[in-house]
Amino acid sequence: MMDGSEVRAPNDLRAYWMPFTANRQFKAAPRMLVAARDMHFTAGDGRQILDGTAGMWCVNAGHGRPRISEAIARQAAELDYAPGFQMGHPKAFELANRIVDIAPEGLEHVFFANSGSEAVETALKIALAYHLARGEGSRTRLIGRERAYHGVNLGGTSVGGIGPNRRMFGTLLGGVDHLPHTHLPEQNAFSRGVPAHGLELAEALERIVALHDASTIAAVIVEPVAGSTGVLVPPKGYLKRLREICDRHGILLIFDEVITGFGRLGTAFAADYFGIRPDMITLAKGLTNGVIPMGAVLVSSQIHDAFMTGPEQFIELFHGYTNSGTPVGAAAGLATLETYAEEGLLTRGAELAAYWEEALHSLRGAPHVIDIRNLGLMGAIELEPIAGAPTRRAYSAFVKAFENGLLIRTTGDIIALSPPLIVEKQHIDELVGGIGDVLREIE
Ligand code: PXG
Repeated sequence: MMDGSEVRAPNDLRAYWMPFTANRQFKAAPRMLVAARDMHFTAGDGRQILDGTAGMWCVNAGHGRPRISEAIARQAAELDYAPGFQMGHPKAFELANRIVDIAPEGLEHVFFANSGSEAVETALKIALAYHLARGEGSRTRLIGRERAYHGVNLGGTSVGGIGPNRRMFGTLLGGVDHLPHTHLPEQNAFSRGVPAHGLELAEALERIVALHDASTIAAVIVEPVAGSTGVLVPPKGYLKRLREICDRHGILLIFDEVITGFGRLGTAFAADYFGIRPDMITLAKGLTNGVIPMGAVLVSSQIHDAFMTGPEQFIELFHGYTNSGTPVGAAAGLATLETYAEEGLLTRGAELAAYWEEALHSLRGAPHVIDIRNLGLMGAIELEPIAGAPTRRAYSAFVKAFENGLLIRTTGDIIALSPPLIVEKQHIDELVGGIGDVLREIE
């Protein structure tokens, strides 16, 4: 029987070099997960753990959804693999159509990848190739933002803005510049939803244009709400302003919605929430409920059509992956989108957002709390760092929370939260109450 017992007590942890993990610390005191259902994981010692983070911002429909796992099993049995270059299979086309159905108007084409990181690389490459195809090949600069996370490949790392993610890896891509981040704790601490101050930070894009000239700039990429760095909600009017400046200068605007896509803000995409149409949207995570690795780029017709001009026997874009649009991923994506639609999960966040906000902000005044931020079903609780030991306090909170049966994410000294969209009010109470207890227990 495959009951998971064979992974409950791994006898040697050395071979697996774990990602974004303090490997030696972890292996000295491992935290194992062995099963999951709906809002809960089962830990290696049998305890139930409330998932406050939808895995890593991805399990939007909750864990162990039979419709998704059965679709995957059926697909693997029927057509396990199909080449994706110069060949097709029906479900990849169908999934692209279903994504376009829920996408903001004008975003009508989908390029598949296998992760958010690959979606980002794909979008950046499409931006460069698009300008070249239109005879503006001098537009090669890419603009990211401080504190941004766009995955871990070299392009995404280059436009990314989290220092530790960059500094081990040399000079990265040339021709990249960064907008300032939008975190203004003096003015905006404890804002509920969109903060009032900071619109003027978008003007930094005009300064970058003045410095490099618009004719050298291909695209700006931003997370509509920065997730990984600890939930930085954009100031009121900020994204609209970025859109206006991009339009004025012929610069493409890419929204990286790997986290905000598929209902996190109570709308299908953050582009809908903010009422802004970017030229491309990168997706992953919630696309398959996190179950099968899959990423995608939603592309405007304007961009797509610019490639469809040469002789028909020519490959229009020299880009793609062995598993772009792979059958099992497509089946998982279709089953996931059906689940979201049937259960109203893409808009459920809108119904719960006020309750979520109220619950999170009830922690104002709890020990160590210096800021609380929220939007849709995203939230962050920022802690005062221990003097001389940044990150230690939040890490203690993470370990203590896990001991107490809660999964939270921490980044720096920030607790980041993003429950599955099936979350009920009682889970929110349990999560927030539990974090309050943790904050009182740690140093
Ligand atoms: N863009 C954004 C906005 C992301 O948040 C990626 C790209 C990369 O996706 P892949 O699938 O290549 O990992 C991400 C991923 C966290 C956390 O806890 C965040 C991510 C991944 C893992 C952990 O903050 N974001």
